[in-house]
Amino acid sequence: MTLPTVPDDFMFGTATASYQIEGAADEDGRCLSIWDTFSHAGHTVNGDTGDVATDSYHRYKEDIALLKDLGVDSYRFSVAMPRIVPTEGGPTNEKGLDFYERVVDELLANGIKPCATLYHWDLPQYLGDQGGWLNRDTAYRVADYSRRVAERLGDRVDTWITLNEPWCSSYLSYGGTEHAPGLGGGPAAFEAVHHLNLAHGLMVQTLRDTVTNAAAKVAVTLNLQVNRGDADAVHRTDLIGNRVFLDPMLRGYYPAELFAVTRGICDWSFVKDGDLELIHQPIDLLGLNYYSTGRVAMSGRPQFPQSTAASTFPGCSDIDWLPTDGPHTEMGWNIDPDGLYDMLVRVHNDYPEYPLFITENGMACPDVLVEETVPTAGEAVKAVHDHDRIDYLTKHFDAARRAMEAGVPLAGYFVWSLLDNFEWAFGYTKRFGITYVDYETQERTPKDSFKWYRRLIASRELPVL
Ligand code: GCO
Repeated sequence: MTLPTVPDDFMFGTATASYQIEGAADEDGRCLSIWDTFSHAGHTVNGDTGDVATDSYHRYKEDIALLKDLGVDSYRFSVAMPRIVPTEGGPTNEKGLDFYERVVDELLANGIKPCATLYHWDLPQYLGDQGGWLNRDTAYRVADYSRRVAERLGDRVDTWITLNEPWCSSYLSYGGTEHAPGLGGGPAAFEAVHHLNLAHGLMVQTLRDTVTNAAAKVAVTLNLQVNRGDADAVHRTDLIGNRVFLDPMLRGYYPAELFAVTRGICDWSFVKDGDLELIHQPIDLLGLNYYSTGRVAMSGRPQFPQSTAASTFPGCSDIDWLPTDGPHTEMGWNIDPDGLYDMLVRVHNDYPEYPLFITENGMACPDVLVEETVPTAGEAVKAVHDHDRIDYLTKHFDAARRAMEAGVPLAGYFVWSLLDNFEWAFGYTKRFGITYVDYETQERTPKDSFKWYRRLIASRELPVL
């Protein structure tokens, strides 16, 4: 493949998620989600919540005007189940669907392809009350909700993403305490993993049955562990963090070794006959989120007996997480563009029949809004000179280009995020946007990275470093 110019159908985009941007938490019939409960219980920095967020429920036209100005091919947003099925087993809340229909139609009117994620973590609290993802029935309820969305929007959405980062909505949420519901159940997280996998399969089936746009694509978004260091430790985290999703979804099995290394803490009896056939549904694209790499080593502690204590990575209690080499972002995550290259090449080598797309990549920076006078115009303008973010994105787009040259079929690249927004447990303290949001006034100011990305999209050329 001759690069840097990308194919005509390559999708440049940006991504957001409902709870992180919408606000309007109690409007038009929305019910509580597990993230409302978690954030209101004080589990986030400063007690921040998504009650208002970037107010995109009301400002979606302004946001889409930004996308138009940016020149993206596609916009990845998520649909909030609490707006669509606010009561258990109850009727569809048409007002909720009306909102997403307005968003989709506004995107299409501006020549932007809608890419809709169906589950980006805001599970209705009534499902949380029944165990959330520890309850098998949740998979069926989420598939039923997906059908309701696809019935209304299935003629217009370009790309459907079933789940966003099931690693986070299982391990961080049920194994550890970082994300809602913060159960801290250690190995209980494996049950959540399986039910999320099941939900994915059921959602793909539902979408295939319901969507009428013959050109629509169905995908899932995973955040894979890209770890460096001791080979045994890397192998184990790959098994428990990556292949636990990739193999059932793309191959129809759980690796036998997974059962061996989780011996004593999980018997996997929640995997029922027929589940793996359900999970293994054909998808058109595999979405990957990438930010950084980790460094791991075997600790010298014995693997067995394993701990059943709260832990984000059950089955890895004999693994140490070591400090990574800098530089690091504002999140403390290391900057390692080669990790993106390595991940893309590895996934392509192991699962070669799936086109890939990067559904998130970006950087949190300590952005400062400045007011300055432009000599030519003579008037004061607001700006954010986020050169570190431009540098980060340049290096990662370059890594993606190298992967494409090495033969990886990469269909698109979505920058996280269009806007600064609610960064989960970190609340509003971390800014990932290419657009600055003043949370007092909700004023949006495109950062220098926005202008940089606009030029890149217009040229359709990836950087060559
Ligand atoms: C995730 C989510 C996003 C985050 C982003 C930055 O990866 O955690 O998909 O919602 O905001 O990744 O952490």
